[in-house]
Amino acid sequence: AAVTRREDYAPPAYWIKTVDLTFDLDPAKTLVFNRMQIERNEQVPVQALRLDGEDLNLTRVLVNGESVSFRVENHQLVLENLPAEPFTLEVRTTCAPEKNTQLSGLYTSSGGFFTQCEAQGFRRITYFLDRPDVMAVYTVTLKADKARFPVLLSNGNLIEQGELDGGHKHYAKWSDPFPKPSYLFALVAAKLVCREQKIRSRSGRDHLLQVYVRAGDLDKTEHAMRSLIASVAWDEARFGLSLDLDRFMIVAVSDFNMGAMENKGLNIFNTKYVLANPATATDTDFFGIESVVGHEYFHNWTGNRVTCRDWFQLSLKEGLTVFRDQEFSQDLAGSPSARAVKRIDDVRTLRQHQFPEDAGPMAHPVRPDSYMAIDNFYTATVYDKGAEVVRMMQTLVGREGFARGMTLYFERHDGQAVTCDDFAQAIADANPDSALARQLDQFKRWYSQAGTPRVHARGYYNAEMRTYRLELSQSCPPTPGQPDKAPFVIPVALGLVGRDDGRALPLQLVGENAAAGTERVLVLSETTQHFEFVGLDAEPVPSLLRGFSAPVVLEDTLSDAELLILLAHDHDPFNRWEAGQRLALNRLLAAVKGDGQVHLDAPVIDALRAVLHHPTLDAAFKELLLTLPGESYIAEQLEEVDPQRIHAVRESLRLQLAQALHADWEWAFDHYQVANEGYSPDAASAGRRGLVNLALGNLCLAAVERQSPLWPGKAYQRFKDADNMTDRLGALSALVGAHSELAEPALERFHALFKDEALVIDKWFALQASAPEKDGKVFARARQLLSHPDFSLRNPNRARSLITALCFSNPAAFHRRDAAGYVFWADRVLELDAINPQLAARVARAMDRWRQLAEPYRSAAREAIARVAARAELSDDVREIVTRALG
Ligand code: DPP
Ligand code: ZN
Repeated sequence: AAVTRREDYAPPAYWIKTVDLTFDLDPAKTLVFNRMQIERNEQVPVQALRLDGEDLNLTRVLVNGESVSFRVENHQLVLENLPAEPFTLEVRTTCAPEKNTQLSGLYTSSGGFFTQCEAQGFRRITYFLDRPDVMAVYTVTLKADKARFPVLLSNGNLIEQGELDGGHKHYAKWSDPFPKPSYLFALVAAKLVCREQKIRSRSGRDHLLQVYVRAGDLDKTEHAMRSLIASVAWDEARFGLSLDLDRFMIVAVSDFNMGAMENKGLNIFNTKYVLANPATATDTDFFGIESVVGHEYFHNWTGNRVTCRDWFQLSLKEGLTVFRDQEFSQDLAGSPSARAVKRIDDVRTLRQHQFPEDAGPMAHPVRPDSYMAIDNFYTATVYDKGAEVVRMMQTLVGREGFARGMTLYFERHDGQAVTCDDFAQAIADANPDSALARQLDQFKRWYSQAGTPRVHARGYYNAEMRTYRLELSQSCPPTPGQPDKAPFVIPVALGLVGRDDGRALPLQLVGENAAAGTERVLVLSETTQHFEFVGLDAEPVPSLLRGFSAPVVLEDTLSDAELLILLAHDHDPFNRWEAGQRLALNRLLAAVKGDGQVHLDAPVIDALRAVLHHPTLDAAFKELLLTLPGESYIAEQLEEVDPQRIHAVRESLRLQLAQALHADWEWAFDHYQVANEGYSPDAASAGRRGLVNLALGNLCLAAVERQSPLWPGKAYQRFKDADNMTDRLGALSALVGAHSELAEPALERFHALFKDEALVIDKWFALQASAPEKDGKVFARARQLLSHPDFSLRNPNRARSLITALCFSNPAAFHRRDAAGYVFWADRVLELDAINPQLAARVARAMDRWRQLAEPYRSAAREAIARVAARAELSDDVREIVTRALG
């Protein structure tokens, strides 16, 4: 397969100015009539026009109404000797939506038609210059059977509709005034109902908001609509960006590869990120909907109004839009501690997915340099690390400075397809006196260099001089194709904490006249730098990288005693949480590297107890603090990984935590119950439910260990009586996670209750496949579930619910001495590749970190990857992943 390189970018030889598409929709054979106004790009030497197309039947090609000669080669329609003047090109093709199991292009789902065009799905609908820098104005006519497809939607405004064939069929004509790249095209033809709401924006303009779902799901659309309304208001308030359309539609579809898609005016969403009511969705689901609805809505400016020049610039829109949705959720959460909870969640996601990616065979810069399949680069690095890069810019120029930079970015680039460089330049130019502007070229190494930098910190206190000298240095490990790294620009937010009283100490650097508050941002841009603080009566405890001010690994020399001080006193909630995690991690790592015996000592127990009973900390924060680091995060700290050993040690610590705080968990279980006055998904109640569920999990674990039926019995009762999914699933997880005998009947009952709710059945599969492994039972169960009548590889959510849960979220069930997990993995990758290569390639990445494994896992893993790689008819998507893994 061919590799595409960033350095080979060349502007298109032709521009497509307008597109007039007519679809005669039939699941077996849809006719697509595509009439384009095309002109030469005068900046480029005359050459053939090469239009991309894939899995299409070509029936006709006309230039200015006349037949012409053409050829089709390498998935391209090639036309030579075209007129020098602008011309009309008409292309007729057919495709078979019901056979499209890849879910890219035009496909059917539950009897309706849907599209997904990012990144390269439009070429599966018609021949086109399928690249984001070709922006055209679209008019779209949809014709379909009226009874089967009563709703006909496309981007923009509905300009005409009516009946055809004496009323059997009907049509709708849509026009989108904004020039857009083909990846933002969408159509929907299906039997749907909608919730709608009229709103008036700040600027006084009226808009119609609509959320389309299947008839039975209307009662699950309220939260999505609320989230959409909040998104519109937030973007106006925070960035002055208004909705530019009369009509904004969201459509839910149950077969979807991604979370959602920001097509202009017609967002198409995975049902998972639209549908929620208290009975079927958890608090986590409600938050997920809020952030994804926000994310796609914010793309309307960051992605659609200003788009990417080429796919290497993907983070231009994704990193920025993730940053925006994170900020949106933080602003909605409100209080400083609720904001911190969101920040901690985001950092956990980054560490769990992006750090391993940066350390493995798929490591790539935020702006990648090459790809075989672009779909493989919708990654944690492009999205989440990309968001961190934008966040660092905001840290360096301040919140207001960043908003100014955004304004300049839109002034300069509205309506254009641009690059990551253009974005960084706008932020810097709007803030000429900032550290960002002074070191812009160096800062942009965050876009070009892969790998997670390490920041080493050491402090030296001089009692005589009353000074504290902080030495910061940086390094970055090699990544594929990048053996040596130059220094990054790293903002290090910090405070100094009083060792005895936990006070926030004033921060005055040598040479300054006065202290600049108790928190400030140092900029580390050289390999090693020193910062000397003055006026300190005693040795402080440094609180570094507050709020996780840069996506790095911090290596400092803090002792357990110092971590306990930060845990008790740090004013920065992120570092307070981090101190707790590190105390646990220190114990886990010592045991994994040592004799396997982990011991929860009294000082840590007391500190954790104090957190649980703390009078002012949020419940959600307590829950995060009292949750042990996950097994894959522990694995990332080790040179060589034995997943079974990590699991055994962590399970042992989990049990000790349950037992040592037993009375405290009982107290928390009662104390944090949410008053019974109807469910609300707000952050405060969700936090309480989360902590109660954590308490219940601990109480069941301790009870099963000492063979007491009390708490499992209570959990079962709670499971039966719950009036919302968070409580119900929490109780069920407590039973499953403790291996209680009541887990089995509860699982059966759960399935019976929700057999018609696909998203809930996904949870049922995922819960079983991600349960803590014990004697191989969880793996055996997961393998059995493959033949459950409700299981299917064709529905991505369902496939992920079982396979991702097992292969990514359950290391101890997956990595087995008998290699059965790897056989399971290889079989699924190969089966899925024949159906849906994008999804197959995602699953393939479960083996990214195989080189880190201890024997016998390592050899067995390599063998399984080699078996997949040996398959001749592999997709480019999977080929790229396994080739890199073995490379
Ligand atoms: N739909 C995906 C997202 O919004 C790709 N653009 O991130
Ligand atoms: Zn996005």
